[in-house]
Amino acid sequence: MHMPLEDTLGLNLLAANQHQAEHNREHFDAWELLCLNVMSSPGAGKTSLLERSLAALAGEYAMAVLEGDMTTQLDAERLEAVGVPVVPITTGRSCHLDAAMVSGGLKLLRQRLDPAGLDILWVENVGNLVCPAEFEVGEHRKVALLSVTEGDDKPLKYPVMFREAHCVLITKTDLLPHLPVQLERIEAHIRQVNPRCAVIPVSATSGEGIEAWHQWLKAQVAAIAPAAPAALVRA
Ligand SMILES: Nc1nc2c(ncn2[C@@H]2O[C@H](COP(=O)(O)OP(=O)(O)OP(=O)(O)O)[C@@H](O)[C@H]2O)c(=O)[nH]1
Ligand SMILES: [Mg+2]
Repeated sequence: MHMPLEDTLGLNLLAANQHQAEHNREHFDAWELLCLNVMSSPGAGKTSLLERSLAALAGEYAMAVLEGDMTTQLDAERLEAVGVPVVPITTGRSCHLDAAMVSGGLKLLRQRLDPAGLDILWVENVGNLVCPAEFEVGEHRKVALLSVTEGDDKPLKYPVMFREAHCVLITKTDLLPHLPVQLERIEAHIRQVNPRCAVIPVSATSGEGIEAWHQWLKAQVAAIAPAAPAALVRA
């Protein structure tokens, strides 16, 4: 049976990406760091969450960020302001990061620091609810954000990212009193496509749920890199 040419090309692309992603993960494992791929639709609050988490966790963990954006370095500048090393990856026309781009970002990061001294490498993906979920970058955990303003039907309409996620953060919960959506319905729809992931409602503005999110994160660091955090060993 012949497969249509475009299907074959698509499969080859994904296979090549998977190969590079596994290569990236070998590096992450050798460096004993946790790599997180943070994904969401545009504006769901990825950079705002990182601003808050990087500032709160900087004393405990050594961290760096690979920051994916299509055209600007605005998010990279916001996160550099927190005092954490950030490498911008400008994707141009591409609506997602792929493993080769992350590999390129790692080369730039290694010019600035030794990744073996890191505990957590954050990858903020390009804002897009569909494509980033198809392209692994070598991450250990996928974190998907869904803001309450997007409506409760999005996990059902765009299931791939939510199905793949290890943790779904329902963001901007401070806005709930102003919206005709119910947190329970959002949660139920996430559970419908992914019964196993952690689901944590948070607000980067009010701080609600941030402690629960950090507890989840700390458990992942302990599972992936059980040795004492590099930041504490150095201190
Ligand atoms: N009310 C409220 N607004 C928030 C919260 N988190 C983020 N925002 C606002 O939402 C907008 C988008 O936030 P960003 O953090 O830039 O979102 P993002 O997902 O990084 O956006 P892209 O990288 O462009 O996809 C900004 O105006 C933030 O101030 C929150 O918890 N509550
Ligand atoms: Mg952002």
